[in-house]
Amino acid sequence: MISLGPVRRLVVASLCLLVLFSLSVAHPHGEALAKADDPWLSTRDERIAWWTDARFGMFIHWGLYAIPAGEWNGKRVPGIGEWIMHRAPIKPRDYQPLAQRFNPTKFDADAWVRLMKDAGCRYFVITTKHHDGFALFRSDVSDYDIAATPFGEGNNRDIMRELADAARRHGVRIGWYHSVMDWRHPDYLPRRKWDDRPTEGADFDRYRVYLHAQVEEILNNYGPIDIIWFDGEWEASWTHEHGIALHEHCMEQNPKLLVNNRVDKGRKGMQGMNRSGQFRGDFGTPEQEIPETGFGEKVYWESCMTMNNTWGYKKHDKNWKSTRTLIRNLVDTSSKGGNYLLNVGPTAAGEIPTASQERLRAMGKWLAKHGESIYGTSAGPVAGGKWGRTTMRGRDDGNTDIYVHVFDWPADSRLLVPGLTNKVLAASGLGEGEASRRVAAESTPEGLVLTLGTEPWDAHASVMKVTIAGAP
Ligand code: JFZ
Repeated sequence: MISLGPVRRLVVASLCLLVLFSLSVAHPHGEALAKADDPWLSTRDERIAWWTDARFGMFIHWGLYAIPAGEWNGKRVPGIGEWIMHRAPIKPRDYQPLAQRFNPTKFDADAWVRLMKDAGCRYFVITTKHHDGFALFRSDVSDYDIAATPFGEGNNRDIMRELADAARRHGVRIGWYHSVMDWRHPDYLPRRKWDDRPTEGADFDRYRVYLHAQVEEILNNYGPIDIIWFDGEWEASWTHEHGIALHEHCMEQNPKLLVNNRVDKGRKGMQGMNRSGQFRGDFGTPEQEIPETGFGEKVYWESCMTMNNTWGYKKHDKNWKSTRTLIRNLVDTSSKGGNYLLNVGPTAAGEIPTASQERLRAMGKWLAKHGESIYGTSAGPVAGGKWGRTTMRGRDDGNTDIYVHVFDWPADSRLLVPGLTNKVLAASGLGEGEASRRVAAESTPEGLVLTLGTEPWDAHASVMKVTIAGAP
């Protein structure tokens, strides 16, 4: 230890305080700054509590793009399936007739929601309208909607209605994805460079009226909705002021609503968190990536990811992630205090691909045994490593349950969780039968040392529950 005189000590202490203070002011997520005049920040912890407990949601990208399914004029179109209109490219007048072919006769909202339950998903987010502009709900302000398809014509069928009803029957929370960017609406600007429609008379403010009207429909016509998940906010026509106005509009419909940060202009690319400043939205949205570390308490985020390489269905994309990877991604996000929003892309017939269903059910099986280490936990006390990840939960008696998820089983059966030095009160394996007898745990100056059996008892991630004295 370096010994400091009393004056020096005071100087060092004040410097530390100054650094801490400036860190809290220039917080990378703008919390401290936003508090001043964002009325929704003060109620966010309450509104978002169920969501952080939930940890795992299902993302659903479904729309007209499921019909071409990655092929146009007999040719495979590279890139993500729901972008086919842009990637092929397909002019609005050629794309729009897909609506007359949208007839998902196999669509069964109850089966989809039962799959969510089987998977252990506590909420879902589905595209009500993607960048192609087509509404999967019945809209009074547009003819480019489900009512204009064979599926919805002459009856009252409505994808959002059926899903919302099924979700409520099964106690799953409801999220609507809605794209700000709209490649079809004549008033949306800027136009795609392959779009040859004249821009004279196009009026972005009129588009905003339309956008607000459709948002009002999806937030009002199906009972209370839990999440609205905006996207396509990055074009220059969408401004910070537009974001604030849209956010206010949403909160007027339902003051308990959660809104992602893509409503506003704060997001930094695929990394998904806000740059510093004042931006609306309750949580950050990393896309196709899990951040290296979490962002501390009260900075909320959700990593959205595909199971193969596309969001919207593509018939030739068979590049599925393994169940093990998906489970470990869920563990990884939980260990850093984030949520995992895992995507499925249903077919034009209305079915969730078998490969997705199999993986989801396997995840659900794992969660049925290990859910205690995921749901309602917070970020682990120590950084993970090749060996695995931790999550934790405070106990009523003031002690803490630590969940150690082992990814890389130690050859000598001895696992060190570095840095965790609290006294150990109890240790057992999560799961069935014998597992619970195979764990011994002790605290050492280097950290928590677990003595495990010779083999993992779960093929994806074995979990040890260790109760430590006090807070980590
Ligand atoms: C967006 C959509 O474009 C995509 O189709 C999908 O819905 C996904 C969940 O969200 O994808 C993005 C969003 C932002 C960037 C790139 C892709 N970006 O900022 O680079």
